Amino acid sequence: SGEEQPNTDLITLTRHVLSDQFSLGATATGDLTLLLTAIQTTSKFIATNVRKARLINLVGLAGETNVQGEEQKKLDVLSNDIMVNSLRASGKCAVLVSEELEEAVIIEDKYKGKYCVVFDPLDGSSNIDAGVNIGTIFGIYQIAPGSKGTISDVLRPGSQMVAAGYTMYGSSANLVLSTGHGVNGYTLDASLGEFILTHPDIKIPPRGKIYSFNEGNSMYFHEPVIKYLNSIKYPTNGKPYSARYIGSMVADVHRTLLYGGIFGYPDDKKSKRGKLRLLYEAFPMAFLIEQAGGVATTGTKRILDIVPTSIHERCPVFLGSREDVQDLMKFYQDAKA
Ligand code: P6P
Repeated sequence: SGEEQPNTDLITLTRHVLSDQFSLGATATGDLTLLLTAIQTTSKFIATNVRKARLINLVGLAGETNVQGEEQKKLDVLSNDIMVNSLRASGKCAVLVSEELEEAVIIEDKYKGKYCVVFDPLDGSSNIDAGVNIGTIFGIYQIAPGSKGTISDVLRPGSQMVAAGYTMYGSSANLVLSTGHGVNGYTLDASLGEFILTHPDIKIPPRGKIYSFNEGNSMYFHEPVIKYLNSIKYPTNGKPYSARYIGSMVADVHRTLLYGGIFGYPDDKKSKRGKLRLLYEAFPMAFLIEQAGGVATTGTKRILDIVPTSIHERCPVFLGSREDVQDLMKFYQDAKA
């Protein structure tokens, strides 16, 4: 029959991670694989509710405000709750940090495991009502040797993460993940409830033709950023870059990862430390971008080398194609000289 034969050798996320972990030899216990299964469950739950949001009136405010002082939308609350409950129930976590919770969650001994998960359960939430792609961002540390699982286990450089990823909720649910051996993309097959490998071994192009900044902040930008943007908008040779800005970090980073170019949320005269959060936005995205062959910097320092001092601190972010980000960094070096 002309019908397409179903694929009977499905590479699900779990199978793919298991094969990756087994290639590590006996060191892998399966704990990370089980933790990632819990994360997959939360992404499926959130995907379903984001999709239904319009129908069952989940959009709009939940009447509360979160630690960021932003009005909390019902989907935010739901997404945070499913993540905290699933991660606790997995028995693989010791510490949780959520964008929605002022304090870190220290898991009680009964359910305590050896991983710490830092996450933004629904980033870009200001775009929910407009139907713009939004996403979940997560980073995973193993607790430090000998530690019982305390806040100090998450106040560590992003370079010490063992895995990071995001799930983007759009026309389909795309989960992009690295466990330290490259980056892979998986697409949710809702009929199976499985994330299937669709983007093996993602590599970011060494240079792109797109820049992604909120130029509405231009009057606040510092000199190096202004000079860099002018260099790609009014190039002395070659064509200007194209501007693409969605205003949802997961969507802007996903496009940058696949197409190349540069995404930036600089510190400026209005946002002294930038806007994006270090632990559960900048670190996971920097981890992924570096694993895909790109660069992620504050302008002057590698993001993954930063040592956090508090769980909700912000940091400037420039990330993307190696050559584009290096061009940006030159303007900071010139400013220092
Ligand atoms: P601005 C969304 O609220 C968010 O946290 C990120 O997802 C996004 O990259 C950024 O803020 C957008 O900020 O100031 O450009 O609206």
